[in-house]
Amino acid sequence: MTEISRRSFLATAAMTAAAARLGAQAQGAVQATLSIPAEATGPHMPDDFVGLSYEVQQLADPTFFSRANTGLIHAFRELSTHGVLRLGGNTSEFEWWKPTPESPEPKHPETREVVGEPKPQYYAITAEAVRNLAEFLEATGWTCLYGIGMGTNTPERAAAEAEFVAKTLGRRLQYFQIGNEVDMFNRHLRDPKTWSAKTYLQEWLTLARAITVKVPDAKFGMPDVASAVNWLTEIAEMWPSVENPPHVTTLTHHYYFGGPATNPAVNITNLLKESAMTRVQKMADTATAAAHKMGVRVRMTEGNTCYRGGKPGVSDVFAAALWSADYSLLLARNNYSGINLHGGTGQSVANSVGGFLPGDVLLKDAGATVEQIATHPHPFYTPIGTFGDKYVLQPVAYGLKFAGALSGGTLVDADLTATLQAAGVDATAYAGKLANGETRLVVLNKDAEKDLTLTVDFGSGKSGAVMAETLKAPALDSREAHIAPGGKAALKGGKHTVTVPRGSGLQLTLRA
Ligand code: BDP
Repeated sequence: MTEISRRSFLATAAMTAAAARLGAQAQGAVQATLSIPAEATGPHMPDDFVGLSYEVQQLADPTFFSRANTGLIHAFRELSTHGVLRLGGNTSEFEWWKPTPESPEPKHPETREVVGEPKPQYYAITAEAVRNLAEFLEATGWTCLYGIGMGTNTPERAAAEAEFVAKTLGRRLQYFQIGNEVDMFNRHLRDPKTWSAKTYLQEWLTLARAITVKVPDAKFGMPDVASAVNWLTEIAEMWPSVENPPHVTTLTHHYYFGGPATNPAVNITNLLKESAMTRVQKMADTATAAAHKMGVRVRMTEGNTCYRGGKPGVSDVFAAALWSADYSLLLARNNYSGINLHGGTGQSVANSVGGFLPGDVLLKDAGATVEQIATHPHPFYTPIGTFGDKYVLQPVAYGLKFAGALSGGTLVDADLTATLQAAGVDATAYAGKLANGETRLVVLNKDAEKDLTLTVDFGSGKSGAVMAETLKAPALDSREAHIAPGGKAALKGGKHTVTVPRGSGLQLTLRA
């Protein structure tokens, strides 16, 4: 090909591609109008809504959460300057408190080994680890939900640990959690014939009361169930008959979209489907009703795209960013006090699920080399990936950060998502009034095919500048995500029209 014919060939090819794209866009474009109510009368989204969840076992290495781990501190602050670190996970059942270097390891009870559950590998939590954690929290500006084991712990050790933690973390401690996914204890830690919300509550009260003796102002979040949100209902019903109840501030539960990695139903299409959030909404309905009854709030203390460590190509790609933004804001709209997306190091999460990550097996079976496998974050769903001594925010973290843009605001009550779905696009929207008076709208176009041409009606009397920010990546399965400025325009007649391309997010802020 001569230079000229090559150029004209390229030009024609580019035009054809553009025309094809335009054609597809025209075909798949949906028009919708969203009216933003003048008053925000919905739930308040706390300033510290954004959070992360790590295995308690992460504390076995006292240098991990420490002032010296500047890369991790930087990554936390990039995500949020005042988030909430929750320590829990399956490994929390096998920790033992070691107050001094001389403290002997206690005798541990017998437990059953079950495939997919953590092996009973015991490890010590030392005073040094807790002191370093306090400095880490101070450096990040984050607070902590501290998980104390229930599965193999004793009231004495729980109380001694809590006393040291409360004294050392000070204002950085929000509350204690005792036990992780207690609704699954029937599998390996308790007698399935007798284990129930009722027997759990009795045990929990013994531990919480022992802690309250040593830490009189101790606060608690509970029951931290994996999926049995009906336990929240049962606890709320039993609560009025509890004499001298410990100070519970929050009801907590978990939610993973699906799993494990080998499950073919865990894929991008299903993750982004409208119906994927229906189950979250159902759980939220049950959880918030129970919390209302108890006069407390709900927190999603652990969750992510795919349990048992995530799935490569789903958990670690841009689709997970759109999912996590949507998941977070749906919970905010349901008056949750916050969310903690689970992650950490590959080893700690592998230990939490029986020693290996099914996602690795999947990659190996598909012929991936060791080097190729190492390019993925481990665990695959982790919001902050560890690569050697580098900590890198993953797509799922960008979604959480994007959702966090409404933190500190009061949400509008209107169901904006319903308007978009009625228009025929798989998109969701959330809006709120920020503390500084600005109005902010977040739109997530999860549709793989349809662009959204959106007219936002802020109200005819409104004027000012509309600032845009986008959440995007080359494709839904790209292993990257970007939050970038998307321009500024003067609001005319109270309305602003903009396109939200398929597979992207948009944030609009009206500055008066
Ligand atoms: C939850 C556990 C956590 C695991 C996670 C997973 O609390 O320890 O790491 O699921 O399966 O059930 O990935």
